[in-house]
Order: sequence, then structure tokens, then C-alpha cells
Amino acid sequence: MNPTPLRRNPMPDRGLYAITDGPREDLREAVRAALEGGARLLQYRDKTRDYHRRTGEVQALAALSKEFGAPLIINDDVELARASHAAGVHLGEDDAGIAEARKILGDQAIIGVSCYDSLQRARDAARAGADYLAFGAFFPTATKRVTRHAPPSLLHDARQFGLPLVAIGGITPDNGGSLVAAGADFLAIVSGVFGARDISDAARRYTKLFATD
Ligand code: TZP
Ligand code: MG
Repeated sequence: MNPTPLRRNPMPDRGLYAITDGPREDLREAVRAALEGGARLLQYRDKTRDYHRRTGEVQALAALSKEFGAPLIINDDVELARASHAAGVHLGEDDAGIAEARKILGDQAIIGVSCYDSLQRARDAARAGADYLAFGAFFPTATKRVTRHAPPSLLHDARQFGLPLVAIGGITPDNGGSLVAAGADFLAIVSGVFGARDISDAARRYTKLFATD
């Protein structure tokens, strides 16, 4: 018998996926506020190459992630995820492949993959062992220059892969409900949470979109 290995960092089932917008001086406080507002998954996204600051920030966020029980995912950087014992990594098309990341991070890691607007990329990622599939951008966003736009129907079509689905790109508390209705398990948000004057209140508004009663 091969018992199913216990996952050290199980994915939550659904909810707000808060993605950081640093560098910022108050990163730790901002992330705490997002977690207090109900974020269930947390991603450290920092496009700089400042190794020391990045390492220190990830350490601080790992402590918060543990305190709130929200797994910490590192954007792009498999090595930082490994060194910091983060829950996992998020990979885009310019990052490491899934097999390589799995080899480095192990069976228990959460490996999320950007699929943009492509069902075929999602199929390939699912076959290669991804733990969640991310699609977008669904709406116009100023956070990242995007060339591919995903229609909400893609979420419905991607249900066939049996993996958690993440929606990203220009999502607000007003338009997010339509994506949850279309099949998104997680709403991944940068500016709507971390650009808000009251971060925990903003996070709470997204969290409410997942209320079942
Ligand atoms: N990938 C596709 S759109 C996007 C990323 C990282 C930016 C999402 O940011 P925001 O501020 O929630 O629109
Ligand atoms: Mg990337």
C-alpha cells in the first residue's frame, strides 16, 4: 500500500488570495491587515533583485502566514521558496518548469501556475502536477502590462481539470462576484487590497464574496 502523503501546507478551499505590491516600508503591517480581513492565501510578489530585503521580508511574512494559517506562496523564485520553507511557488511562463520546481520543493509544496487565457496551458500544467491553475487578466489592470485577456467562461471550461482555479487581473469587490459565480475558487488581488486606504476592510469585502449563506 502506498499511503497518500500528508500535505504539510494544504490549500484552503476558496477565498481571497492576497498578492503583495512591494517594495513598501509597511509591508508587514499591510499583510497583517489583509490577513485580518480574511485572506486565505498569500503571495509574496516582488520584482526586485534585492536578495537581502527579499529574504528578510519573506521571513517576516512566513511568520504571519503561520499565525493566520494562510499558506505563503513565492512568486517566480523557486530557490527563495525552498530557502524560506514557504508553502510553495507561483510559476509563470518565464519561470522554472513544474517538474523542476517539484523536484526542488517536494511533494508537499503548493505549485501554482499562470495559464493566462489558455485552456491548453492549463491542461499541460494539470498533467505536470500543478496544484492550482491561475487565469487572467479578467479586467483591465494597471498593476501589470497584460496582453492576454481571459473570459469568465474559461473558468467554467477549466473545471474539468479538477484543480482549484484562481482568477486574477483588475478584480474589484464589485466585479469579483461574477468570477466566483463562473467558477473561481480564489480571487487573486494586488491593488484592490494593498492599494486600499483600509486594507483589512478591502480584504473583508472580497472575503464576503465567498460567503455561502
Ligand atoms: N497577472 C495578471 S494580471 C496581474 C497579474 C500579476 C495583476 C493583478 O493586479 P490587480 O491590481 O489585482 O489588478
Ligand atoms: Mg513569474
